[in-house]
Amino acid sequence: MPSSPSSADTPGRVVSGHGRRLVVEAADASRILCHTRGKKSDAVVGDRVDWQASGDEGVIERVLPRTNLLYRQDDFKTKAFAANIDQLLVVVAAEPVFSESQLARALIAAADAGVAARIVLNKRDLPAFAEARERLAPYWAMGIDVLDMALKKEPDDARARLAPLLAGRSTLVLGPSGAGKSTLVNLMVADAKAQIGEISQALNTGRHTTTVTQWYWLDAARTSALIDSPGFQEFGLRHIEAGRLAALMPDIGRHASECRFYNCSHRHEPGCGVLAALALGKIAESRYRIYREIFAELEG
Ligand SMILES: Nc1nc2c(ncn2[C@@H]2O[C@H](COP(=O)(O)OP(=O)(O)OP(=O)(O)O)[C@@H](O)[C@H]2O)c(=O)[nH]1
Ligand SMILES: [Mg+2]
Ligand SMILES: [Zn+2]
Repeated sequence: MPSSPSSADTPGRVVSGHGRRLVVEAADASRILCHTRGKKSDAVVGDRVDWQASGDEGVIERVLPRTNLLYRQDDFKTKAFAANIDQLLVVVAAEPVFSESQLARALIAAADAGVAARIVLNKRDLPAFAEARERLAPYWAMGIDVLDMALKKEPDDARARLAPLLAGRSTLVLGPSGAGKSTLVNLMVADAKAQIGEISQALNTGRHTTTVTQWYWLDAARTSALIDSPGFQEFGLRHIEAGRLAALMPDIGRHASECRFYNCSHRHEPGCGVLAALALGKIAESRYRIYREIFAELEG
């Protein structure tokens, strides 16, 4: 079998694209536009793949086993964010006002996938910041790391605090549109524009807002990566069983051991430890409201 140095002998990694057009980074760091075989594509950014050169382009033969896959799912559609990630950074900002429900959903999906998560609260320079910080009180209270920053206005502070958290890991950056995800990536990745390259630019529409998930290396040795993603508005969790939801919300799940019934749904049962904790103010009302909202969706 003939082989070229940048081809299939060593697996590549999907670094951007969507649908059936994906950019694969070969072992020698060259990037090539690849197609998937068949009608349905199941390779996503972060995937390690076997691939073959085919003319100027490539064909993905096989997706190698994943360590994890972060995705959202509504009634009709499954949408993968990325595979093989070490941690999640959810970026929200003082402005635009963020949906706490969407934030909670991202954290639940991460817990379900076994991925550690942190929150970045951006735009500390804006007057609305204090109120946004207050809305995040339940999250830092449950032990989630919340990083207050101004990615644009105080870049040196942000860079110094983020760098050690990102070293040696692949980090998916997720959050609503306009929160500052791409600002964060551009701050940490010196040659971000170069890494996007012509192939990815051709996949993109050229708008300011991010439309394609994109894997960036932070270092020349390619040990640390940041994955920028388009802002999300909805975050369906249909892939999660209603009965598992409380366990994926630590502030709620920690009271479930006090429930009288082992299969308590924490909504109306007598002797419910969660309802008791809620009545005592040990669970934030917004968090319990989100629990019920998602439970109702998963049950239906
Ligand atoms: N005031 C203020 N604005 C900021 C800060 N950081 C980022 N911005 C601005 O917020 C806007 C959105 O930033 P982006 O980084 O493009 O946001 P994004 O999350 O990538 O948005 P999408 O790609 O649409 O999902 C830009 O106009 C930034 O200049 C900050 O610290 N303070
Ligand atoms: Mg962006
Ligand atoms: Zn209960």
